[in-house]
Amino acid sequence: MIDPSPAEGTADLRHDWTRVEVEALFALPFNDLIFRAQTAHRRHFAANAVQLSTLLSIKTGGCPEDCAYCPQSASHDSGVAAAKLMEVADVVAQAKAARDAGASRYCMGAAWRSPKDRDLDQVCAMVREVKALGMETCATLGMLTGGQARALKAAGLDYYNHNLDTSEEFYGAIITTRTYADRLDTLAQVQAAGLSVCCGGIVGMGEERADRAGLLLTLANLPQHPESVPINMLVQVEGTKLSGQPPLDPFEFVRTIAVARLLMPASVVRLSAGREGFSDEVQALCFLAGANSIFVGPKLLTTDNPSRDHDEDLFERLGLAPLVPAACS
Ligand code: SAM
Ligand code: DTB
Ligand code: SF4
Repeated sequence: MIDPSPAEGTADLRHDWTRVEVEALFALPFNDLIFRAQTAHRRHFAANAVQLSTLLSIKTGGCPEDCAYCPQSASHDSGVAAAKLMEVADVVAQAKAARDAGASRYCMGAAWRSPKDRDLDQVCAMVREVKALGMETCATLGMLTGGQARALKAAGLDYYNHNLDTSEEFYGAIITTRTYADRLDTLAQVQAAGLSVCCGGIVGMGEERADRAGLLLTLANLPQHPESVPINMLVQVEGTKLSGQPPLDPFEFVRTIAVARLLMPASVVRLSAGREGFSDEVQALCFLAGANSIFVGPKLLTTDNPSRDHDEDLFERLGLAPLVPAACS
């Protein structure tokens, strides 16, 4: 494990990006784009440190939302069985195992439109106990009110994940049961409660490059950049509306990582879902483009992720080391 170098400051953080500028970054020759992204990366982060999080689906399936990509939506026949919210002790046991396998952050996900207050109490208990293990905590539970965000913060939650998923223009082709404005509102509540924001999106859903640019433009022009920006490659699950989508060129995925790094240079950019479908070489390009966080452990929420052994071997081959957050060192 190596220590992260201190961030260099905020002099190069901008919130006034234009669409033309963002599209021009996407259009750069690949080598130029990656060189610029890697240079920005080194201004803010240790070059070879990658943050490791582990996910757990604490409440699986049966979700009332109609997100076209998601195997947990009740509108899809994906074979994911609906389950009840997990018991606190079971979550804590799994978090401990993840910590012992090297993860510094534990991310608890629920297939809800938004949490009910009784369920939130149980999630707060999970957060308190996972935090007591010495891990950073993250949750993704759907839309939150200000009061719910404050309750999670008081329980010890560090990060809240809530994705914009895509551009505002393409959003309606993917989800009809809640709006882009709903998502922005939850992000504002989360930020106001003092939680760190984890917000990104999914590519490979049939969107245009302009939509990938639009997503990153919206994120970069928020009043504060999300502390964590997950870029997911669509994991195609049979039975979902987006299954059978023509796959996105992996170089375009790498470009998306690089542009995220350039627009939000001090944010951690996560090479998120989709690693199971990428070669080691594509993953190495993602790290070169400025990705410095991944999910580890054999499962994401319901789909597969590379094994710990495979990731340890990849880190060894690339000379990468897990980043130690200040709270855990
Ligand atoms: N239900 C909550 C919500 O949507 O806000 C939290 C859990 S939800 C599964 C978390 C995120 O996982 C989604 O916002 C989406 O970006 C991502 N996701 C879901 N299914 C995916 C898939 N098949 N491929 C890639 N990312 C996916
Ligand atoms: C995020 O942006 N990606 C993660 C996490 N945040 C919650 C989820 C990926 C889910 C992939 C599909 C599945 O495993 O169900
Ligand atoms: Fe439900 Fe979240 Fe899946 Fe959408 S992404 S269907 S809200 S679990």
